[in-house]
Amino acid sequence: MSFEDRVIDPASEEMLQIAEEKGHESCFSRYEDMTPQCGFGAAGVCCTICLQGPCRVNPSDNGKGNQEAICGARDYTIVARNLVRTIAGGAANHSGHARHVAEVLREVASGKAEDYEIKDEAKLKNMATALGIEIEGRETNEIVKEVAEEAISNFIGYHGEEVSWLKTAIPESRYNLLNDCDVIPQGINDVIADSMHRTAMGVDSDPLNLIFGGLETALSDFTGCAMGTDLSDILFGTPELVESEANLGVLEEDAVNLVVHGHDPLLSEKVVEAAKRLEDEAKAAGAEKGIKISGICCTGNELLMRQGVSLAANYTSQELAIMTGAVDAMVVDVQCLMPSLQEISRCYHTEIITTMEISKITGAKHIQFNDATAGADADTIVKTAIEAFKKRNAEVNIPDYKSKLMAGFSVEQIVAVLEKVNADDPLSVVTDALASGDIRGIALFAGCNNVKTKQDQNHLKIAKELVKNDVLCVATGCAANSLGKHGLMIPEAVEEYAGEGLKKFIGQLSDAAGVELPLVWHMGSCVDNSRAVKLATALADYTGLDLGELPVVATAPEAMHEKAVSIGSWAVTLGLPTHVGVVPPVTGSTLVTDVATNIAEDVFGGHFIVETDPEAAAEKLIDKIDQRNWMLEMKAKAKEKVEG
Ligand code: NFS
Ligand code: SF4
Repeated sequence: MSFEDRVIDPASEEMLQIAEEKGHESCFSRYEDMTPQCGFGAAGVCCTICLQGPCRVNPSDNGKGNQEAICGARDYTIVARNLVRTIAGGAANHSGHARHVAEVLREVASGKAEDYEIKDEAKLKNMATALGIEIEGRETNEIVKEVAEEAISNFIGYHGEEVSWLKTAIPESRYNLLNDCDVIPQGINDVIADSMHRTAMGVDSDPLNLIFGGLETALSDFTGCAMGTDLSDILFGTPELVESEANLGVLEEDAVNLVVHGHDPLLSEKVVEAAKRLEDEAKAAGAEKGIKISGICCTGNELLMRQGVSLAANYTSQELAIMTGAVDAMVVDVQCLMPSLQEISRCYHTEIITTMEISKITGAKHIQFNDATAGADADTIVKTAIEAFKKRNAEVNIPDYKSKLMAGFSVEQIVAVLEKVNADDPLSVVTDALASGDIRGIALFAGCNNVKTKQDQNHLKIAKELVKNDVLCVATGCAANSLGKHGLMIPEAVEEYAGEGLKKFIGQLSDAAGVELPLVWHMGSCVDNSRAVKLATALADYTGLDLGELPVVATAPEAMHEKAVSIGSWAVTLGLPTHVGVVPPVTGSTLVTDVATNIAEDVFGGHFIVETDPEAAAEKLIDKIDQRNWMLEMKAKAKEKVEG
């Protein structure tokens, strides 16, 4: 297979050429070695939950294959159980991230994490108020303590109490619907543990009961996402508009290149500070341009949003960054790290540094990162990078491709821009544009890259089609990285790709704000998908509509991780039509597939749209938006008639 068949990004293409010349493996070549992949696994009908397995059922083989597993489980039970476990995996990841931030916040309050401080007091107070915590006449530290404790209490369901964070992020109407469906989580950790329990051999075999359990787990994932975003904003500041760059070309030959990769801002924020402190040391080591920090995956997005750090790569190009020979150290925390990084780094001088107890890579250097000694640990990491720089030997091949981008679209920032147009009634700027048709709807681009799709292609094709049709696009995670590196997050892209209405809308905001806004709005990392929900919730509250009625859709064009499945599941549960561009392992059960793609809509308003063809996917998303607009119009007409 040629490089053009795997990637559309010329920087990745160039690096794959080098990989081939040098005989390096990559996820792309390993994927080819892995095909054809197992059809049972792909359909979700393989079970390894107990030691009698693996069991494989084959419902589609005209009734000739095994219909029942050894214990008697049928396709629907096996598929639903596997799905619930996947969602639980995602929820454990997102909420683990949130719990770490919550714990540090508590340590800040008790003076045990001296290297951290509260950067956004206004957000602290807003969140406290939303959680029902008294702020009047209280010291900041007392509020910090109570917010942190409230956050931590969300992990364990005391006396049947529901998680409080969820309520702060969604409209009341949606909360009530979820409550009626009995899917409000009581304790994030409890729900994840229950998922493991109910999916064990011989527990829950009712597919519908399993699916509702999965949705509750997905909502615990959402709770973790929202908490992760809010608490990170409190500790590190709420993002504001910021300019930066993306793609492998951000690496600098004459600098110590320290790449941060993973998800946890608690580490990477400190690394950025340490790099500033140790700039002279890097120069003394011969790095003319000092230290260049760049990011991969969501840690990159977190730092981009708050510090303007540039993005070196998204998920499937992480290995390629090392092959440039320019990366002196890659410091990783948790999630989306390919174990292959260490193997490739052995051909170069690159140090792979792991930092978290639960996330080590065989052969990599481990520098344990502790909240109490965060600053000093970050110094050690940066010094290790400087030492590695001194050992640079192989030739450096940095592809000469990068794109400018603008990021920083927190809900707070978006509202601040809207206030420039209408100070008294900022949200009306969006609802008016929706009502006039200037913008047809809003689409959230989320999720990863996946070797099963040509890298970045689905993201790009769908986004271009949607903006041409006046859909306002916001993006997070590797999807955002992808759209950023292909030039969709610059103001010039508005003129080039947007439909007339969207052009008018963004132009109006740019004029009022006195800053040229980009075409697609970068909202942050994957936990920051909660920002998109909060934006939709603000619009829902303002209009008195529910999330399930708004012309808002979501798409994960190249989903890969368990987290993406979890996010997709809560997006559906919150009422969003949600496209996935990779076929998830549910097709082995017509029942589960039908619930996900069809019946879910009757209950929650949202449903999955599985479509691997990007043009067709864009069309389906636009149809969905149009359908919702039509229903809103009908509702308004009916109301008019009744009220005379
Ligand atoms: Ni989201 Fe982010 Fe990327 Fe996918 Fe991984 S980095 S948390 S999971 S691959 S978007
Ligand atoms: Fe097979 Fe049932 Fe055991 Fe799964 S739980 S491996 S289906 S016997």
